[in-house]
Amino acid sequence: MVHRDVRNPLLFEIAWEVANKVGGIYTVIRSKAPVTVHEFGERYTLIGPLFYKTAAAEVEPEEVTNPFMKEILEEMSRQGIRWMYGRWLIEGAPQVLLLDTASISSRLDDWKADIWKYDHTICQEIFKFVARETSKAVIAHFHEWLAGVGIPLLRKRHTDLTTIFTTHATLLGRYLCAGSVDFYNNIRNFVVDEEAGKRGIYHRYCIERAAAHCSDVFTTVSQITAYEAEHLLQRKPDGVLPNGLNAVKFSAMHEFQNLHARNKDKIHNFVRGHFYGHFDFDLDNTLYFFTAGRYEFRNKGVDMFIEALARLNGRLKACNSPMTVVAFIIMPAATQSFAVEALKGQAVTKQLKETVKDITEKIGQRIFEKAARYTGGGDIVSAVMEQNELLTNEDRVLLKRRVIALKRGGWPPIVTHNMVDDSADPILNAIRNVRLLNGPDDRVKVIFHPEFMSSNNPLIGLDYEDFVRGCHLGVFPSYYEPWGYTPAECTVMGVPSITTNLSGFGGFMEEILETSSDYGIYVVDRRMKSADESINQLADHMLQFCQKSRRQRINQRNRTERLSDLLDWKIMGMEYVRARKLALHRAYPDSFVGSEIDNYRKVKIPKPLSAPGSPRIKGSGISDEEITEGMHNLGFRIPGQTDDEDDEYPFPIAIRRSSDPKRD
Ligand code: G6P
Ligand code: 1S3
Repeated sequence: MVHRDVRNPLLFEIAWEVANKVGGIYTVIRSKAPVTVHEFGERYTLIGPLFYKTAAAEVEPEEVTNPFMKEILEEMSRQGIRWMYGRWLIEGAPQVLLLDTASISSRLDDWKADIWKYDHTICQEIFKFVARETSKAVIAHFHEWLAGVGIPLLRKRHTDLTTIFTTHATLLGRYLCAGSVDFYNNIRNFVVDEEAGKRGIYHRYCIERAAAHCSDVFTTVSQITAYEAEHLLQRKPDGVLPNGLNAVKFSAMHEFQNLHARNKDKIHNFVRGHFYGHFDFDLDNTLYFFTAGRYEFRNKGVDMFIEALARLNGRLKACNSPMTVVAFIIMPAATQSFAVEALKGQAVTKQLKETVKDITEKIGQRIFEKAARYTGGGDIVSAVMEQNELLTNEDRVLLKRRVIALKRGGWPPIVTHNMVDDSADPILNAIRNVRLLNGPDDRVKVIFHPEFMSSNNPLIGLDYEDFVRGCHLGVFPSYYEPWGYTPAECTVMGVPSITTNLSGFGGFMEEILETSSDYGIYVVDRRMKSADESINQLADHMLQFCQKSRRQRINQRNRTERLSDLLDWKIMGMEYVRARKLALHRAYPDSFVGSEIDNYRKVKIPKPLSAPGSPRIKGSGISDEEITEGMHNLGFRIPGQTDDEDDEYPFPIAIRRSSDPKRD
């Protein structure tokens, strides 16, 4: 029997979204790469599919240096299997192996019994690798069912390695939620095989379940998805690997606040144009709310957002609030073109702005001329101003023409594009139903932008990140959201957001923060409340936000931004470290005799120091020292601590205790 070194293992991470931008898993793997490279260096290799169109931009080919890998890849080439090996062109530059599935098609018949060509190839490659490399332990970490099919195959062959399977959502969960099923209340009662069969996904469902059951360590991305997996895949996950981000740290603390102000100005420009002719609200008292993501009306909670906006509209009117809310919905849908009205609005306001600029310059010039030629006698100001010559007739006519061009018949449009199916669009219909039609009396205006943001866009002209920075509040009242990057991204940019306790992110924040709303993370209860109550809670949060002063908003943004360290992979990645350790323990228990898997006590992050005092510590059972230590562990600056950044990790953040399992 070979004895493998478990202290310096090799790590393969396998996913369909390695160097292949499809969705959220790409973000996970890409953004996590720097910390994994930091830990494993050349012992880390990512494996994904080879698509020639995108691979050239994603990967820099490189000689294979590992002799075992080289041998295997050469053998593959002889068999006609095409691959690309090199460095993924991302931060950390991890080693990456991409496999061309098309080049395997001709051999598919031979392998049918082994199901999937891509995974079969990966499985073969790993199998051969561990047969050659016998000095080190090997960890193979698979993401999602599509890659996970390799796990039962490796298990069937008794391959000497340890496997981790992470599911980022369950197939059946996604399908059930896409319908109008009362998912969470029935989750214990679904006859899973039957439900998968009815939806035509039985084969895929079986692969996912087999991967979950055959892996040494099974994980998901959040507690809520762990609960879902326990019932639908019928294995309780060993742990949760939450998604992190790479938080950008500016050298000046207030820089993100400046960015907010600069980008908000750009949104102001768009709003002036969009509401031309009805631009009767004060931008200084206007707040920008937004929701964004894949167009999943119910799952992303857009239904709830629109209903809550209607209630907010009523409440703002009822209390005579001076505030106006402009709520953006950014979700790509099928469109034909930009709406003429939307383009016209930008054009006419741009013309007005240019005309005013020209006239102002001319006036300046005239004042200068007068003043320069002033030879005394009388008051200089009167001499310049009283001539009534500053604004010529020509200027007056031009200005009048520009202002007349701002007149419009109808109210400002809801949607910025011509929709392919306007009358059947769920978002538009919901907006029509609640009669949020951008009328002059409405305190809540709505803009549906059915395309992702881009700086090349002629309307708003901002990339998504800049747009988010310019907004005041992100609203993501999701029903089905295993993690949900959107509110997490808001947080690292210092933008407060609303999420729900049905989203992985919301649940995570509630678990680690004593009072998440103080940090600008509002969590709507969609678990224990009826839909109507949740909508009211959402409307209440939005109303409270509208009642904040500018000073309070600025303070809240500072606190929100402070959480970004916590969401950084330097901390979030610790759960991956722990999962790998557990996997090694399970596969090679004899190598760990006497050593325990870390078991940390969870410490909640207390109320922010800058928030008004409250009796939060009293009776919490946690001592000041523990809080201080918890904050320190999470990278928070403690009063009295120096400004020096501590770049070291690991930091413990959560508890999970798993007894060492038996290996079959
Ligand atoms: C940032 C800027 C301030 C500006 C403020 C506006 O904090 O640094 O100069 O006054 O944003 O905040 P508001 O919430 O009103 O957009
Ligand atoms: C899934 O992608 P989605 O947007 O289909 O995985 C993401 C990464 O773990 C996660 O953030 C998201 O909630 C899931 O739904």
